[in-house]
Amino acid sequence: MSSDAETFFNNALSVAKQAGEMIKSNFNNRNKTVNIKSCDIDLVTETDRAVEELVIKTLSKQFPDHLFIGEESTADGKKVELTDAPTWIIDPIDGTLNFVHLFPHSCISLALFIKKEPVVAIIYNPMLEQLFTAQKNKGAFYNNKEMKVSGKLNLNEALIMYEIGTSRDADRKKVSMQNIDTLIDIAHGMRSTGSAALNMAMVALGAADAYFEFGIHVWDIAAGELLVTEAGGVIMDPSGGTIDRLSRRVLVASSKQLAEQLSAKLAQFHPTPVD
Ligand code: LIP
Repeated sequence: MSSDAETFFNNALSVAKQAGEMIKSNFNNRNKTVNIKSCDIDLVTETDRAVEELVIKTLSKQFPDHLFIGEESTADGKKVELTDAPTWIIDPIDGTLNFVHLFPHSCISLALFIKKEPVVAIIYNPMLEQLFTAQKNKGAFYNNKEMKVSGKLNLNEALIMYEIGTSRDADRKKVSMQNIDTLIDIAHGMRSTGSAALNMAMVALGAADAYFEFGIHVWDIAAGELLVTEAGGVIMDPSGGTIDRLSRRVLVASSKQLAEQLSAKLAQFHPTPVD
């Protein structure tokens, strides 16, 4: 592995662990300062902001020519642009609503993209000491032990991760309920952690077999994508085409066959890219 890639990974791991300490030390505070973003269930805390500031400050010092896309430094409604330049994509706390409720399924999600492809990925839930890492062409790991997707091929044997999301959009709700109604009769089971990143980590771990969502942002899925593909899984648009990381739509699965079976059953929803 090139020294550059090793340096990127080691620096990312170090700052992700510092971020984890910050998240964990604020987790049990029932009086967190919470602000509302696009609606009453789309939240940001002072810890979200502090973690993102720590990550950007630390990595921009080490890599001054790198770019950053962070959830909390991207103004609501501002269009995100991913270029070929080395770009760190950060969700400082994925599962913020969980964090506010002291529901211990929240994580930092950190990825490095070069030429629009993921090369380093870290998802870390410090409350449960769950560290998921991946490097391009170097495999995916859970607490330093290599992990692989389940390889499940059929919907009737699959545990499907899904999310209700953090918007009150009536059209999106209608499609979500339609998909739950469809899948509840044909999948082996359905689960929701409240975190896109942790849902994708479960697929990479082989603990779930697929995940889809309409309405996520690039920072929710950037690290999870590399975990899943390095663990042997696939990523695609929920309609079956190539993933567009800025489309706010995602489907990952343990196999192409399962991904295609799931896609064929889904009612589709197309969020506006900047809403
Ligand atoms: C959350 C995602 C989750 C999605 C929510 C929200 P946040 O990220 O991880 O999958 O359903 O709408 O976007 O806001 O907690 O960073």
